[in-house]
Amino acid sequence: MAGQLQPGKIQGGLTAGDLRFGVVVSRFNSFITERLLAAALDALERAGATDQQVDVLHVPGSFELPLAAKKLAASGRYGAIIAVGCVLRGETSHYDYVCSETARGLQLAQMDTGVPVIFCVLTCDTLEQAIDRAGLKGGNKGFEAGLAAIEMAQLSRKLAGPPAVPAGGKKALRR
Ligand code: INI
Repeated sequence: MAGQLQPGKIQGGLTAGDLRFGVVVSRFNSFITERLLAAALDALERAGATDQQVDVLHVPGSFELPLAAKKLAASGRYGAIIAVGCVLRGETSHYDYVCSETARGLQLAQMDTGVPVIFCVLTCDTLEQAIDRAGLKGGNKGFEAGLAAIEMAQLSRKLAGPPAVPAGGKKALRR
C-alpha cells in the first residue's frame, strides 16, 4: 500500500563531541573576516568544542585559502575545515578570478581529501553587504559555517562507518 515507506534517516548532529576543527582565515579584509571567525568559534564553543579541539590558521588572502585548507584536511587531524574569507568587488576583473578560484579550490580540497571544507567566503559588491553578513542585518555567516562544520563532520563520520549490513539492514547508519 502506498504511503507506508519509512526510509532510514541519516543526519549529522550538532554537538562537537570529540571532533577537531581547523579554521583557515584570510587576513585580507580582516575587518570582516575576524568577525566571521569570532562567530564560527562561538558556534563551535556552544556546541561543546574546547580550545584543544580547534586550530586557527591565517593566510594572506582568500586565494590562499584552498591550499591551506587542503593541507589541514589532508593532515587527518580534523573532522572538518572552515575557510573564512571576504572578497569585495573592485574596478577590475580581479574579483572574479579570486572568487572563482577560491570556490573551485575549496571544493577540490574537500573532494580530494574527503574531509568537509565549509565555504565561509563572502563575495560582495560592497563593504556594506559584507558588514550585513558579518554580524548585522544578515546575521553572521561565520556562525552558520560553524554549525555546518559540526553537522558535516558528524555526517562524514557516520558515512565512513563500517559498511557491514547486519540484520536490520538499512538502519545500520542510524546511531
Ligand atoms: N583577497 C581577498 O581575500 N579579498 C579581496 O577582496 C581581494 N582583492 O580584492 O584583491 C583579495 N586579493 C588578494 C588575493 O586573495 C591574494 O592574497 C593575492 O592575490 C596573492 O595571491
